[in-house]
Amino acid sequence: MQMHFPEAEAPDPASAEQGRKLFAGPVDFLKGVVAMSGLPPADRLEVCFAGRSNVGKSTLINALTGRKALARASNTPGRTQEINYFTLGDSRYLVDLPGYGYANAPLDVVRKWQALLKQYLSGRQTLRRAFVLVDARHGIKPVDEEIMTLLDSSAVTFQCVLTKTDKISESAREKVLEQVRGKLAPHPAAYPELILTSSEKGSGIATLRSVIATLE
Ligand SMILES: Nc1nc2c(ncn2[C@@H]2O[C@H](COP(=O)(O)OP(=O)(O)OP(=O)(O)O)[C@@H](O)[C@H]2O)c(=O)[nH]1
Ligand SMILES: [Mg+2]
Repeated sequence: MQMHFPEAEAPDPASAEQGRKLFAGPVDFLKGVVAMSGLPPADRLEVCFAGRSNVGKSTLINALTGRKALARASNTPGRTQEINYFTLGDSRYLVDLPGYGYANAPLDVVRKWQALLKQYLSGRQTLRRAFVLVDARHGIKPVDEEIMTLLDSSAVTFQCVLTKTDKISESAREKVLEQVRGKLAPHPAAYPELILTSSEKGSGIATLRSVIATLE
């Protein structure tokens, strides 16, 4: 039987090299955006990192780019409050999104972020793939499913990336994979491979680099 949502295979040498090269080149912070009108021109392919607050979006961008403090990461949930654009060479944008599902920020602030996040995820022409990050300790939560449903309806392909895999045991990993596969199954926009990462240990980083580098 074919396994649904298998772990992405390690990239072939040529794709791995393409990913390595792209991410070893220039990466720069472009701007923080607080309204759709502030988005940079939609003149190149972009990928974004979405996920619950504190899941490790900013840390993953830092791991991918090998720059420790490019994206501001923090132990305090709700750290990233704008849509942060980074240029990856001159062919791609990397987009760090504010986390969702963060209950402790003032309600009006949360509403503002959520509205912007939803507008962005459903209305950006050049958004080629959304990486939906899921904490390997927690699996997919109802707020993640809400975002996935939004991505389904706007026909934006999303790929699930498990984060913090260094924090779980082998058996916990099997369990969370089963949960994740079950939750992804009903989503037509879900890309059929998972990427398991640890920004701490560096696992899955080369795979994700090559996925981003080989998108067309
Ligand atoms: N052990 C471990 N910790 C991680 C990993 N990735 C992120 N963290 C930690 O998780 C915390 C949150 O990371 P961030 O990258 O700030 O999370 P975020 O998703 O950008 O959070 P918001 O901007 O608030 O939405 C930090 O303390 C990171 O050091 C990982 O792969 N392994
Ligand atoms: Mg962040």
